[in-house]
Amino acid sequence: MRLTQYFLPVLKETPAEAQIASHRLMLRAGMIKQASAGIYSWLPLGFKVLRRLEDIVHQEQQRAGHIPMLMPTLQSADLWRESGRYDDYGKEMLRITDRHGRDMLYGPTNEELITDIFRQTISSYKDLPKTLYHIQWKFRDEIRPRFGVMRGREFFMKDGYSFDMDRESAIHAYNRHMVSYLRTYERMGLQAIPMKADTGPIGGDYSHEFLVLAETGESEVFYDRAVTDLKLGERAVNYADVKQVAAICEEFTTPYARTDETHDAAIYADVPAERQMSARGIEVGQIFYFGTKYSQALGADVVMPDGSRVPAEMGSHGIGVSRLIGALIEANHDERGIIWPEGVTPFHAGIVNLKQGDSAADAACDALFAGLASRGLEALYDDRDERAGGKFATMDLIGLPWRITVGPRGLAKGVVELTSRRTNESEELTPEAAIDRLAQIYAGV
Ligand code: 5CA
Repeated sequence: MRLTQYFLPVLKETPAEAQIASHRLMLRAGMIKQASAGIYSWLPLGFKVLRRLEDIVHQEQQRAGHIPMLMPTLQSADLWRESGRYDDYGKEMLRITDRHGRDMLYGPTNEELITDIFRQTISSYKDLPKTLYHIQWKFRDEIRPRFGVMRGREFFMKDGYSFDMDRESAIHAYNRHMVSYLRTYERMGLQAIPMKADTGPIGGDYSHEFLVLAETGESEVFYDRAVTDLKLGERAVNYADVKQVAAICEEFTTPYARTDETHDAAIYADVPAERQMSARGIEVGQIFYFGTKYSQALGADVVMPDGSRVPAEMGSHGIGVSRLIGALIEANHDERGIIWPEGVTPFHAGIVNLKQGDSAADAACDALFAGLASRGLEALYDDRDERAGGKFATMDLIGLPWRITVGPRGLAKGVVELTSRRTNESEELTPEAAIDRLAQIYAGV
């Protein structure tokens, strides 16, 4: 993409309404624009990152055997009356009446809708297990939307629903989600720690939240420092292997890690003092096993091998996809702007032309752009007629992990400069070597 042809409305001034770095930087980098309180338009750069995260979530869910679909944002109130949540949900639910006077709502979550689909289509244990998921906009009329996309009213969420014939199989679905989430966050360059959690309006008694440690996080957390040393890494996971998946969950949930809602000072006291940590965290996902809460209320039964009918065992599993962008920026920024991890960057590299209009510099930039594209890498080429300082400041703000700087002086020696946004270190390379280097870096992502 050439910057002169793109839409990147960066702001020079720091917006006064933004209290935390990620909100400030998303506004300044032209990623989002507020439409009304807690509701945002996703401008091209923000939309690109949102799509990258969505892709990773899809890939990892499908790797775990979960099936993608799409449910609507608007739901009928009747289903929620059946589950009993229409009244319970309170003012967080946005209620709408259609022209026929029917009660509708903008879905805050989808347990009822998916259970309705299940009860109309599946009746035998032979069709189980099944996990269906979608990535769709949700609406919760939060009393205090704040911190930009971090606590929005409209937000983008992956929600998956597991259906199993018995508890054992449902726990495996829960564990599969935990492991697939660990991999998802690691691919995004984030460490998200599973912590024992409260279940709130979703219900059930078995739940973990995934927290990214950050000073600006809304949750208070207590943990054993040992948990931060754990990594899924490159190990091969067979999601059908019940024992392997359970062992990974055991490994990640054995060290103490809880939010203030479930914190237990007596158990925490057993953690060696030098490893006791308290901090703040951003909740980027939550998984629940709630058994038959919804299947019983809505009559979603399974016919078992012996002919008996039992309500399906269910769980629901969410990832806050739009919130993750805020969490990523909280964890990856400096005073100059965002620093995207390679796994989620909106463009793989920036190209800065130091002398726009100089025929050798222009030709070298065009060749670099095409060469990167031929290796599957997308560059943002700053082809504006602007001073170098302004171009560097824009690149630093939007946070592309790699920048290639092209100028007549370097070209006379046959080189361009490759700079890491994270370390600020630069290296002079031939254009071909710079392309090779980037191809190598991204091959490992
Ligand atoms: N049905 C279950 C699991 S699918 C559910 O709704 N879980 S949840 O309430 O925990 O939401 C899932 C994730 O969505 C949260 O972990 C959080 O990352 C994200 N989320 C929740 N509320 C908001 C909000 N107001 N703004 C942005 N993200 C949110």
